[in-house]
Amino acid sequence: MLRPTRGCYDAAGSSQLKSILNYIDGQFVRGKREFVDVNPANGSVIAQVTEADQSLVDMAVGAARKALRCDWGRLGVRDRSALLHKVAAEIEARFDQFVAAEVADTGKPIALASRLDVPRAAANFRVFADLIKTAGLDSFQTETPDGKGALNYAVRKPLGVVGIITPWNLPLLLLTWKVAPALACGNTVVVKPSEETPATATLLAESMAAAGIPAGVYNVVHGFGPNSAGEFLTQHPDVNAVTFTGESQTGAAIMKTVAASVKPVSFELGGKNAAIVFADCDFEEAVNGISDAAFLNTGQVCLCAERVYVERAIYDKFVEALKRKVESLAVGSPLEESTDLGPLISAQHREKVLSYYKLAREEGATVVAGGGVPQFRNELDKGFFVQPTIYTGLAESARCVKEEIFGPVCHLAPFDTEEEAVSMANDTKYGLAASIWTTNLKRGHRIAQQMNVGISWVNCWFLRDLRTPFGGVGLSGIGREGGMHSLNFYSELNNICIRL
Ligand code: NAD
Ligand code: 6OD
Repeated sequence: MLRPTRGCYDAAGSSQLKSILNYIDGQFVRGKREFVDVNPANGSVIAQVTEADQSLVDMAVGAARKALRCDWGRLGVRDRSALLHKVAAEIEARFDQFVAAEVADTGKPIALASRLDVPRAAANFRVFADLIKTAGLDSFQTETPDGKGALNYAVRKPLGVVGIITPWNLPLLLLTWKVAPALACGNTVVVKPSEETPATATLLAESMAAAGIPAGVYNVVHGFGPNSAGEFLTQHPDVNAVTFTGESQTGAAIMKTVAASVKPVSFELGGKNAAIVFADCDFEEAVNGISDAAFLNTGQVCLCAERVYVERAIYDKFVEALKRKVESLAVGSPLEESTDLGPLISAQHREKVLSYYKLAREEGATVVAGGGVPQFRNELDKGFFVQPTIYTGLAESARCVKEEIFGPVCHLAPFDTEEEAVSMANDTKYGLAASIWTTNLKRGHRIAQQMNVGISWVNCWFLRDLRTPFGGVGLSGIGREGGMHSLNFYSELNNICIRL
């Protein structure tokens, strides 16, 4: 039996989450075990999170299946679209609450959550609410050997219950990026947000209910990966498809789990992205652009540039300018409007990033900026901060140049020719993103087309029309989402052929 409670946050409706609950069939539900949600800026406990065991995951999947057969499954596209617009409006109406919850969970600067994470969550719903209304499908009239003909046309049907598993770096943005198209296509979902950042997925449940999304359409289960809610969800026989964002290794583990039941998967995984800066770039724009690309969200964006190749003619000047820029970045409290970098997500992740800082020195790097832990002499010293860091001098074969660090760190190396730059940039098992900085647009196109990645930017970074494809090559993922690519992943297409 479900044991409903009054809501996912305290009765005063403040953004101070005390208890974060699962959301199943339109009700907030406690589990038997709890884990803590920690504020990475000062190590304090924000909330107790209730973990979903196998039986709660079963209930969530059951509720999602029931909703598919009943209320949600019977809605037409126009009504679904209208409801998704209402969800966007509900997110906007609770903007400050979403921002506060995201900042407390992730430690990201309030300015960033307000500019990027929460507006993008609303935009994700609006884009797919609009797109589903106009999304056409293939139709061909074909001549047959007997001179008559046949008409082929495809219809879109939901996949069913979609399991959605997301990471901690852009929690609400990445969750809604998958929830919105899945619902637009008529599916129901069970989401498992990262154990590090459970708050905004749970708040979203309140927005869903307020918007009038029927019970069982959006369900949230909390917990970890192996032997917890993540694995229970991916191995569930009644889950029809799994969409995942996270580490490449985790993607590989999930792939094994889903292989037994041959579920469709969409994987957005890790990256070790390159930036190529040509001598003819707009110098200031490139310095600022690389600073964003390497350090935004404390380097915890899968698209961040951890490898920066700079044409030799401007290399020394560029290293010096980026050093000055990085040393001017404000590292500190996420609640200050002027903060550029907050902490890393957890003590464990800080250990990992610091182990790479140490390894870089052992591998022969020159530390141009940072390389350690900042001191604040206040409660922030209990947080999980590191200094934004620039290295030079590593061999291309060094582990720090090959492995994803996922922190505020980049390595700069010079190049002499276009061919050399392209070859170094492509020398990776990952293939998520690249950025190219040049005022020669012909060259921009030429290099962008040679990058073995899912997205190449010229003179910009992390900019994209949401209707265009997003995904990675190699260890960076399987499949593409975005626009029609999302709609096609979250649908079964039934091709109908009529003899005329
Ligand atoms: P992670 O892989 O450790 O965890 C992601 C999610 O998977 C979490 O919810 C976790 O609980 C769950 N999980 C872990 N093991 C599981 C298992 N065996 N079965 C089912 N679920 C499991 O990733 P993270 O540390 O949260 O996020 C950082 C990583 O995500 C980085 O590698 C980053 O590059 C990547 N990422 C990629 C993209 C992209 O779009 N390509 C976007 C954001 C983050
Ligand atoms: O912009 C997006 O839609 C997207 N999926 C971004 C991923 C960022 C990774 O951290």
